Amino acid sequence: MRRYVIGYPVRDGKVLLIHKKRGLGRGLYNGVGGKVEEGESPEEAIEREAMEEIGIEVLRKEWVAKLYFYDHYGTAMEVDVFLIKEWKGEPKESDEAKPEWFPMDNLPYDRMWEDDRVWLWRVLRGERLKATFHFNDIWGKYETPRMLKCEVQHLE
Ligand code: 8OG
Repeated sequence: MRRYVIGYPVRDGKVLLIHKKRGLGRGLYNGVGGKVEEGESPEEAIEREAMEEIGIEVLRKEWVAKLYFYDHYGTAMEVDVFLIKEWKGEPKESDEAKPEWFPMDNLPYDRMWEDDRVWLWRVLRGERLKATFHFNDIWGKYETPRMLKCEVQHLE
């Protein structure tokens, strides 16, 4: 299964999203993140991605969710989600991403992955989750990506 990470810098009731300029989910708003590389832990991957994409050094983060994604074309992904609570440096634009702050209760869900509106507000509120999402075609190679089914489990 392909492993990915996503991280959301949070401060004073706001979330930092990036407007992705390339890769999977181009044109959408998302947290910072990407693939976990060979020999890397998800913790290491989120620190590397935060530095590469917006130039911040992560000082404190919290693991909040595990997401699984499946589609009809055999794609299977496992995503670890973190909230980034403290960091060093001013988030800046890179050739991959443009950072933008949003109030936690007013996220641009219509320009985000379809599943985000199901789980993101819950982890921002402090819950820990495990969730599974079934899509027709996650990468949008053959069909416009659409969520078909979701199951969300609250973790104690
Ligand atoms: O390497 P690249 O940046 O293209 O990796 C894709 C990123 O998008 C990675 O951080 C995982 C993330 N991602 C998905 N699917 C979903 C999703 O449904 N919701 C959110 N929020 N992020 C997703 O691949």
